Amino acid sequence: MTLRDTLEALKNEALEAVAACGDIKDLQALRVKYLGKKGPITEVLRGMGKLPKEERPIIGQLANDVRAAIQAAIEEKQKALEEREIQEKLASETIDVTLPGRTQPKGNRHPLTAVIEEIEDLFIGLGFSVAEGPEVEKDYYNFEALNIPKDHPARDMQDSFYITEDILLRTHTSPVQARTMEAHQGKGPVKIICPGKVYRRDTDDATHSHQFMQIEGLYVDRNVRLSDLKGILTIFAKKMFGEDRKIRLRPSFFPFTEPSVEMDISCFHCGGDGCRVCKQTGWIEILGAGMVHPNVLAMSGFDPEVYTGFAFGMGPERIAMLKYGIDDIRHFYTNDQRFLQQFKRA
Ligand code: FA5
Repeated sequence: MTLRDTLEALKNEALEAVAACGDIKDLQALRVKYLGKKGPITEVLRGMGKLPKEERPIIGQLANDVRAAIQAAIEEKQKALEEREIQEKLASETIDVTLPGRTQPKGNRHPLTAVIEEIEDLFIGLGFSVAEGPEVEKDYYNFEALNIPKDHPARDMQDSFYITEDILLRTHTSPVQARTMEAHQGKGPVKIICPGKVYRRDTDDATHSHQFMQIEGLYVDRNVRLSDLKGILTIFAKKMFGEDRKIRLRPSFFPFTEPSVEMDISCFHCGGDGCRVCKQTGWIEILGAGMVHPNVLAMSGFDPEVYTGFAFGMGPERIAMLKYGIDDIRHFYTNDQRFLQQFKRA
């Protein structure tokens, strides 16, 4: 076969292969095979030295033409394949704008959070500010600064989780009273509420949890009286449980308040006649409160001859349970969507 025939055959073979090629990678391989440095055309050109002088430019020209033809075919094919790839991608990624969208599930505030925020808003509106204290607390603030010295029987009222002999998980939010008064360095007024987690070695049941929330209130100033406490608590009861609510204060005992009271509200379910919710008494117990004990004022640096104050502490879980008719405190902690979804705002 002459070199001319070889080149012609090569050209036909390459053009056929390019025409049949359906893939960009394969095309790249064909480019290397026919036009690469080790390819047949380069081979032909290398062998030209053996040709008679007058044939060299003719064969050279022919080889260049063959190379150009193959190159052009490859480029054309490349364009066609790229175009096909784009079209395929477009077809596969087409968005059907008529499909209905997927709705994103929307969260809602936890009912306990909602009740706590409602109570916070109410007291902020009455001039209280929100204070915080640590959940891991010193025995001193949790008990001693609240007039509950070591070995005092009142410690049994709140079975505690101790971490060391002097450090425990706070059993109520009352230590924030002592901390806040101390930070005020004996100067009033102090007007705070403190929502927070507390811990007790209580056995979990429908109305008790080993971890629960409390909201503490404290108002210390000159001339603060029990009637001020009653006024504030009446506003609170009406706002949370309806304008018709009455309150009553029953004598009680807390080591850190004197006198101490427990506040009941008239039953919002039966209006006071007696029913299942109020256990036929017409009243529902809501919180503990009292006038801050002189010892507590003095221990936190306030002169009990100059300052008086009231304090109260409530359990928002119990309040939320009453408000929404929830029969088990554990519903607040188990994150059952069937429960939580019922508190979606309209
Ligand atoms: C106290 O903890 C006092 N520190 C409250 C107080 C503050 C009185 C300031 C006077 C002045 P008590 O132990 O009663 O009091 O708890 C207060 C509220 O916490 C209760 O009324 C109840 O609603 C809630 N509570 C108590 N134990 C539990 C429990 N195991 N699970 C859920 N809620 C509880």
